[in-house]
Amino acid sequence: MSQLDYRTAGESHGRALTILVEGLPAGLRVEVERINHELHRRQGGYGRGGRMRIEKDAVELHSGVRRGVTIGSPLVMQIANRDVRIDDAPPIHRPRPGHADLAGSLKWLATDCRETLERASARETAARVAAGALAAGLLAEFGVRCVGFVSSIGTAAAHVADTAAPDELIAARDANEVYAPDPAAVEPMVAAIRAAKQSGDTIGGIVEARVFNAPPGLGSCMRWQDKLDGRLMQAVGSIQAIKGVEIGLGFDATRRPGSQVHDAIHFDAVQRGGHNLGFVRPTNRAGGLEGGMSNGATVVVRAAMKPISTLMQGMDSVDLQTLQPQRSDYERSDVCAVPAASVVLENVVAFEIARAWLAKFAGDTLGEVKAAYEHYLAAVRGLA
Ligand code: EPS
Repeated sequence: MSQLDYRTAGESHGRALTILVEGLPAGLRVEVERINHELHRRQGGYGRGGRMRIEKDAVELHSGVRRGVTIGSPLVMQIANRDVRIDDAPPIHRPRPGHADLAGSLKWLATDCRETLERASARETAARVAAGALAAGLLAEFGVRCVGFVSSIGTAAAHVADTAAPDELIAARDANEVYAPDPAAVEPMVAAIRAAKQSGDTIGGIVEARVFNAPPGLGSCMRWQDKLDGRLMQAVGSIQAIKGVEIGLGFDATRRPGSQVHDAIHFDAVQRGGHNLGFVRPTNRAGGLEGGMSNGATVVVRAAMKPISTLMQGMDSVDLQTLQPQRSDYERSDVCAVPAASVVLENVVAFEIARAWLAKFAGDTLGEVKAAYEHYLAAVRGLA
């Protein structure tokens, strides 16, 4: 039995994005609508560019399921590209500062940045969303939900209560085109994106994901590779354009004394039957993770997305064929993909939680995974 893992393949203007997922238990119903819904959300958001009007992302299942249910075999999904022109697309000789163009061209000994950018493009995040949405289907079997949203765009910030329930967050987030669960933040965020567009510029922001109902004990402090905070940081930090990842208070923890950083431990017998097994924390500054393990509180992950590096106004660059100064290349691009990044974050985080879930509650079939989960909860309740 393999560990839950996935790989992606595909270029931005190649035929398709392909996702290979291994390690799912047999017996899980694959909800294609759930996956396509997330792909649709990823394509949206105020500030997206022309490509999203061309594509209509949806998955085709090629293997791993029988009659809509997993059978334990490697599962392959594909998202067809409509804008297929990798062989004919013009060369790009003037690297965009901030993109993979220059480093990749030097690394692969090319003067045409397209050799690099076709794979470096954030189009690859569609594949990660598909894998994560599939994994979210596993988590849903246990009542675990991951919700991603936009926390800020430029200096326009959403104010979101720490105690907001998942349905509340989703309803508020889905009610606007910047995916921010705060109606008062929408107008300033839209205005910030519009201002960036008018000046031929781009704008970044902060996205947040919260994972509800995860039990304590996902991840492990025994091997650095298994620490859940570390896994989350790697997965999130590898999303295109992400330059910072925080868990809970994150960097703000350094500005407070310990007593204002850590979360006191209380026991509430009434909640003993719940996923937190009765151990409640009046605050959640740790973002649900202590010692590389979930602690029963909501897992909170935030990521900083830099402004997209394809600027209409260009930036100083160098022509790789002549080594003469030139403005960087511009093709069509997004002005702001922060709303899309919140969808990518949600699903990338869901995949890592599912990976940790199956590491702790392993089983060849969904029934065995459920039995392992129930057995663990009962064992903890039997401790005292
Ligand atoms: C993207 C597809 C790309 C860009 C964007 C994200 O399409 P194209 O390059 O054909 O316009 O819109 O890519 C980038 C921001 C980037 O830096 O590469 C997508 O599907 O999300």
